[in-house]
Amino acid sequence: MDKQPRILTGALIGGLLTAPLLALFYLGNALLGLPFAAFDFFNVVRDALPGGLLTFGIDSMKFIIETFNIGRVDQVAKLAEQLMALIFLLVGGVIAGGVFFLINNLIRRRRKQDLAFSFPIILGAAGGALTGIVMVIVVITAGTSASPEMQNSLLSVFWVFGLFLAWGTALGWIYSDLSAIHEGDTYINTEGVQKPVEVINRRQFLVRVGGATAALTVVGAGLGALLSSGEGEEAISTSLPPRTEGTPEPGGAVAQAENVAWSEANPLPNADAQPAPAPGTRPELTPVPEHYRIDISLSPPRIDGATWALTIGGLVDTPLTLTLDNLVNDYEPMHQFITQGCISNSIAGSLISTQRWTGVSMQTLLDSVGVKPEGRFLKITSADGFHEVVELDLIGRDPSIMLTYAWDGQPLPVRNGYPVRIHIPNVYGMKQPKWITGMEVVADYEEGYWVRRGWDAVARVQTTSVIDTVATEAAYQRDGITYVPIGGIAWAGSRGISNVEVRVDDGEWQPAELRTPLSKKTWVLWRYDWPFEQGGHTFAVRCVDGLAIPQTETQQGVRPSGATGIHSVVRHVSLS
Ligand SMILES: Nc1nc2c(c(=O)[nH]1)N[C@H]1C(S)=C(S)[C@@H](COP(=O)(O)O)O[C@H]1N2
Ligand SMILES: [Mo]
Repeated sequence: MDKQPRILTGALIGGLLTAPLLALFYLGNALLGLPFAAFDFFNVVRDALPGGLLTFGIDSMKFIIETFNIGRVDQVAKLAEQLMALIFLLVGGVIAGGVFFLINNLIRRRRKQDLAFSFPIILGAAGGALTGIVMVIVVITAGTSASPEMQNSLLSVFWVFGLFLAWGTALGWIYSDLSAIHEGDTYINTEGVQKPVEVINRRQFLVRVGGATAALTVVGAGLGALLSSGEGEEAISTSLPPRTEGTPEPGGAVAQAENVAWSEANPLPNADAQPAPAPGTRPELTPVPEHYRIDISLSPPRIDGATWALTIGGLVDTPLTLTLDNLVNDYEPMHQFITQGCISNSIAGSLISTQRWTGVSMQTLLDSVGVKPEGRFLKITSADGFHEVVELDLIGRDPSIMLTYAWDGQPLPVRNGYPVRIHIPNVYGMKQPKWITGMEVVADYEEGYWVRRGWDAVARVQTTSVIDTVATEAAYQRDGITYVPIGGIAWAGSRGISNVEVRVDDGEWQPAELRTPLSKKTWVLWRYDWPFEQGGHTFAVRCVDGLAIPQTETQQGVRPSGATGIHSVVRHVSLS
């Protein structure tokens, strides 16, 4: 018996084979919308993790991004998650390769003779097939990476199964190749002469395997990147049906039909409000592409709006099935300016945005289904496996709870929940599902996705205020005093803001001016014109909500109930 292939070599081969596997999955996803099994698998593993661990992971990521100022928290975090999913599978491949070589070596040693050349190949193929079956189940039951028409297609099944089968077979074949040739082996050539078998140098062999897998990886990933950058060839609809004649939309929906954002065709309702924001204050209405994005899916579920239909069922007399056309044309649309924030947003963080939301009141929709007496909650499920419950009593009390289909007069962006999401005032985003695919009236309370993972079951928004700018560039003089405008936002969900105060160093808290907000549900822009003093200063802000309750000044982290504490900034200010 010859020297056995080493386990480390197996690990290396496992890694080398997994790289092109990932690249091919990527290519299939970009080219045909086939499932990206690595992402779906990662999602499933992550959902199964204890909530604390998951939160720790997300928090560490957020901390690193914020501390080192790497970029927009939501975007960098999503990228990091995707990278983690790839690394996760790669590490899996490395381990599987090592274990596979170990198993074969053990069998070989026990039998005290070489294995038949085909044995490791069959074993590898079997392992690959088994993994393939598991992956097919994962993709079909929990996948979000495939396009809608590919999600449960036979092609997807063959693709996922086939790639893992090929992976296992290749691993087995390489093991056989590495272990089959012995120094001193001979063979009889066609002329009947005994010749030595060419000793394949293992290193040379590995280099060849490395070259082949690298080439396949580069070609696969490169092609995939090329194809995925060309947008819009998706066969699914991500638009809204036009509003039919005779259903005028209050607030000017014409814009929607003409593919023009509402805000491009209309002035904001508080356009003439005072005071003007201090220069450097964030935009009052967040541009849609800049709206923060937070969700559990590595690639947002792609739902075909043309075939999407939502049934409100469960404990109801007459289930109601809604298409997008129904929602847009059969009901009076509501428009609301809404600030939404993420419970994971740290003080002065970027996970908060304001948009103009359009949809249909959930009260109206529920009125027509006839909730049975035992029905107490509405369970909402999403295409990515996310879920939450809303108390029916709450919907009964608040007509502004809204099934939303448009932002700024346009269809919801895919990443923000197309085709529909729900708006529930005064609670953080974690209570408000996007990509809604199911609504069921149920009798019993159920913990939602993040509640089950240890976050606040109510998730009522904390009152918060933030300094956006100390605008030395906008300094001006009045009565011999130089003033520097300081500005920012304050937000307390739908409770509104009644007061904002600013403090400089150890001075008194000074009242800021409040600008009339876009609505009772949006952040309030505030401004304080500070009598300028050269030097280093600490600026702090605090506010009081619409119920006259001051914001909590105690510093508290985001978990489990959202961050609290005073925002302060240190600036060295001088006027040139
Ligand atoms: N289906 C689904 N809905 C979801 C989530 C999700 O992961 N899946 N995340 C929630 C959280 S935590 C937040 S903060 C908001 C973010 O909405 P946005 O990405 O449109 O800003 O969506 C909520 N709705
Ligand atoms: Mo969130």
